[in-house]
Amino acid sequence: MGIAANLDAILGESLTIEDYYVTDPSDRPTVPHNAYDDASDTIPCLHLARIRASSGEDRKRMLEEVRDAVCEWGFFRVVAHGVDEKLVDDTVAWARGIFDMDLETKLKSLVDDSSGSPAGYHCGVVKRNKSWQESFHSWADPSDFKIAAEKLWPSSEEIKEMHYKFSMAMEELALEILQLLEEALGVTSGDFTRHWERLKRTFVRFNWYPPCEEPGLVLGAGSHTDPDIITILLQDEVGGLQILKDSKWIACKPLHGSFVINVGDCLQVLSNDFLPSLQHRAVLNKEKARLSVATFVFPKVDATIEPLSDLVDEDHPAAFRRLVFKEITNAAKEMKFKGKEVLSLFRV
Ligand SMILES: O=C(O)CCC(=O)C(=O)O
Ligand SMILES: [Fe+2]
Repeated sequence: MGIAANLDAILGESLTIEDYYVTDPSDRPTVPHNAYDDASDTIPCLHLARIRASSGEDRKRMLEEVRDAVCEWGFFRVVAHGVDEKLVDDTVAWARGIFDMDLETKLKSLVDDSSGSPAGYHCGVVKRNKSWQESFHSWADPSDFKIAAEKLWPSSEEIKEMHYKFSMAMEELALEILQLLEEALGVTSGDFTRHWERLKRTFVRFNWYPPCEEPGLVLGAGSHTDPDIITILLQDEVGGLQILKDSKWIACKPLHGSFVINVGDCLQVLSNDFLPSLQHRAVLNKEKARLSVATFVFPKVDATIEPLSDLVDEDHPAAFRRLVFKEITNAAKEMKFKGKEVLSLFRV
């Protein structure tokens, strides 16, 4: 069963599948959730343990490969990352449990514009954003998570502890990857994380996509770029993430034990266009619900974002003007997160 039937009572009106249709035919999914092809296999995959252990010429060569792959793709997977497997499994099992709860319970933590904090349950139907999706959000900051947790698991310290540990693990991984990208690009003049306040500016979002009878007409998450610095995505084995590269949608095949990493809009600006923030979307299928967990690393809202001087020279003049991070999020909101090139507004 989809989301709509459950919500009729709350919204006081009957929703049909047509309410979710992506009206613009050019936005509709053309590639099924599991249509993997050669391009799917070429999405780069970094073996972090090998990179960590490398030195000298070997490391130099590996970093050149990292640079070329990430500059071309902006999306890649990491394996042998060392994130505690049990922590990941427990977090995934707990997240599945959130969406399994009955609707009345989930709605206790429904977030609306007046909630003040994003912590809690969100639903595409309630937001009327044409996303066949339920989600649960929180800043990594335990004081934010507590806001949602107290409504759904008032006495469970264990859940709060797990969310905190998972967020910390994602932060460690994000930091390592950003430092690796700095090294690969030869950045010494500044850093990609200067404006990131750990825990307070890391945002964890659990996405749940119920099966849908019209996966060719409805989307789980519409095409968008992530406005942040970098995103770490954990997807289950069902498949549905698609990436727009060179005007072609490529299905990102789930790879057990991996994380998908993508460059966000801020990193594209900081890297002076060397690292691309690609559009992506989540498509649906008729049979299986799908879970993904996205961890976003955001700068502070008033952080100044501009191309780092190491990456600007005569051949590569600054591609973007200096901007304040909230300009990106405001522009994305205005474009209704439709994935139209937000960054084009800031090009010089
Ligand atoms: O669920 C997915 O595969 C993608 C989710 C996503 O892009 C997001 O939450 O920003
Ligand atoms: Fe995204």
